[in-house]
Amino acid sequence: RPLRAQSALQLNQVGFYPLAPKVAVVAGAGGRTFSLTRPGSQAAVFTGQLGPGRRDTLAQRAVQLADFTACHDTGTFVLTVPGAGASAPFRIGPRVHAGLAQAALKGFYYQRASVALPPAYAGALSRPAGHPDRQVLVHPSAAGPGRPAGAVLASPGGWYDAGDYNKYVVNSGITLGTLLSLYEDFPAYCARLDEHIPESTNALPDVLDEALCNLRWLLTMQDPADGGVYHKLTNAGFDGMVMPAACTTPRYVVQKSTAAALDFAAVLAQASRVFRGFGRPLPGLADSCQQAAIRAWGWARQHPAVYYDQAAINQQFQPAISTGEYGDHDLRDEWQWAATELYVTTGQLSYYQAAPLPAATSAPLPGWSRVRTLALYTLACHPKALAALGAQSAPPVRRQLLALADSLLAGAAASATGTAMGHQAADYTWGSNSVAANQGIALVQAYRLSGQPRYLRAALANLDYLLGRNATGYCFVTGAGTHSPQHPHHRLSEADGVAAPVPGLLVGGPNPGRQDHCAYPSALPPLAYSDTVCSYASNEIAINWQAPLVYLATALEALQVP
Ligand code: G3I
Ligand code: 9MR
Repeated sequence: RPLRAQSALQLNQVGFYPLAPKVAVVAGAGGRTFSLTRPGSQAAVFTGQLGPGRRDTLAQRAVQLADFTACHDTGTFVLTVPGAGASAPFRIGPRVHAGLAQAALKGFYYQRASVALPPAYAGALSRPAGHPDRQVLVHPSAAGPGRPAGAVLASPGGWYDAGDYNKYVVNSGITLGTLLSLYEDFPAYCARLDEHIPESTNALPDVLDEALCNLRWLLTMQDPADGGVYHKLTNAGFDGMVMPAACTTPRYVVQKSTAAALDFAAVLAQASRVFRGFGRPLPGLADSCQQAAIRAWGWARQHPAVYYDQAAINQQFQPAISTGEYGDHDLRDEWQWAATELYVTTGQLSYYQAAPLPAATSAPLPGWSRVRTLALYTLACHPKALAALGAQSAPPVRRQLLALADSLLAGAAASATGTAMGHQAADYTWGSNSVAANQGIALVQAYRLSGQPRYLRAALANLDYLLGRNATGYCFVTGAGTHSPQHPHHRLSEADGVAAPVPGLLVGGPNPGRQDHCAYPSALPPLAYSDTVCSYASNEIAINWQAPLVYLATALEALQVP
């Protein structure tokens, strides 16, 4: 199997907006000119000079940039650089990422657990239901007064987390927070999205229908006896590379954790205020979400330091659990996120005061274990709630978010490829593509706060990165662009008998950690990507990587980059 197809020209393979920046990276140095032609024609419709040679230190190569921003024509084009070859055809046009945004949202539908996907919505990817999760066992680590070990509960639905078939509360937290923020930030555009799902005809925007699918599952993860939230619903070990309907091993809820309770509280508080606006079609839902959030918060206050430590659990209980851990032992940010969401939804200051946001200079980039900045996004979207905190205690939301975005702009300016993503080696972690997408969201937020187009341009450059303007030359979304992953570590894609992977899914991306010990074409951070089923450390897909892709692509479409 080919690990990587080398191309000297790296650009967004989906396309460009007519009036927005258009940049391709040309590997190598010494070229002088480039041209754009129409497919099948030799006649140049645009010509330009390549930029100066630059050193791409992390990829250990020289590059030049081909900037064709000034080409405002629409249609299909080919980029040609004498000595470096020609690109695959790409588009310039308005709404050029609309299909990608829609496909990325649809990616969540294909991850749905416990339900059949009928041909009307899934086409060739139609499949019978699996993992009904109606008889989930209470793992001994989760035994409590009302539910002893071995007790049975129903916890159906939701999304599979990733390439595996388990369902994790912590990772559902940031995922839902990101999708709900997309709706809160761009309600009008979201109302027009059509994901083509069974719920598309109802009164709710599809992105909220999709989120609701996982929220309803999340509600079942709360123990009604005490308000605590199980950390995850899982097999003891990972399922094989088989379809859901072939999976029959027992499923468990495991130990309740403080992280799960706080992420649950944050996202259900946010959901409550979002669904409050749709009261009539969803009677009682907003109240249920709010009560669940408050109860989870109360449990966390009584159990502030119950960390999920799988090794410790396995020393005490049977069966041993070997699936994803999502362990986090620093919950200051989870407290702050939950406190802020509960405050904004209820208006009660006491929540915010229980875990106020720090006056740090810069906001950290979000990730599944780093959620403080999600609270800042919420306050940025709710200026009245922010103002009501009073000059004394309101956190400097604008200053902190602009500081984050400015550091990304500085990184982009200093990087050889002109993208914020990859300006530092630390960007290349497990799930690095979600770093690129989350940087893009941070830049969109800065644009919303400041109106400065430079932030929007940098956000678009990170979408370019994900869609092909990167050292591997891959468009990292399955089924998109002209050179995309064919072998993701994704049980559904591997086992479904369809040659192509499930479309619209963002793979993890370059990860020099290479914890899977698979064959990689390179150990260099930007090139440590392996398009093989083996590679769960660089080529899996995951809901917390997918959500920021959906946000970024949808936000850029909504804002129609000038
Ligand atoms: O935070 C440290 C950082 O300080 C250090 O510099 C760096 C050096 O390698 O490591 C960082 O920690 C890494 C962490 O991800 C950062 O998020 C760990 O090494 C790395 O092992 C860890 O990977 C996590 C992986 O599970 C293994 O636990 C990923 O974040 C997480 O997204 C991934 O999630 C899995 C689920 O467990 C199971 N389902 C699939 C899902 C996606 O692969
Ligand atoms: O398939 C699993 C993937 O979803 C996880 O992200 C990854 C890390 O926890 O683990 C994968 O499972 C592997 C297991 O950890 C080790 N044996 C090989 C499994 C992959 O087939």
